[in-house]
Amino acid sequence: MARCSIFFSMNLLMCLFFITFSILPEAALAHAVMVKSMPEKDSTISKSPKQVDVWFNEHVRSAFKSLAVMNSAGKRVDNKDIEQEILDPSHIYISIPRLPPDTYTVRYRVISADTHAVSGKFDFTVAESD
Ligand SMILES: [Cu+2]
Repeated sequence: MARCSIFFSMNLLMCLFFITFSILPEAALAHAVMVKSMPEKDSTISKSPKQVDVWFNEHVRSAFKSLAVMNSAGKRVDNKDIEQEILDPSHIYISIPRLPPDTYTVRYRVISADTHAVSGKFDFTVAESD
């Protein structure tokens, strides 16, 4: 009798396992994606910002995150002080010194909640101020 019920619950568990995975929406298994940044992607701004912010559509892991700002010559210009907002772990940011006019590239790499690494880049331009 006892053996029978163990067998039964194992089967039930396997069944629930398969049902759960077959009906889970795709979105629940997707990686984090960048949804917003400051400065905005491909924007031209007239004043050097104090920091660069990147937001994702979901919380990202605090381990192994990286964010870097490069000038057009490929030299890293940020202050290497990446932070993650405590109350909103989908937001990471890094401070930058006052930047001269140039086109800058922001590169990011984070680990999604689903453990996959996500990386990307975008540009922004600091225009000549007159
Ligand atoms: Cu993923």
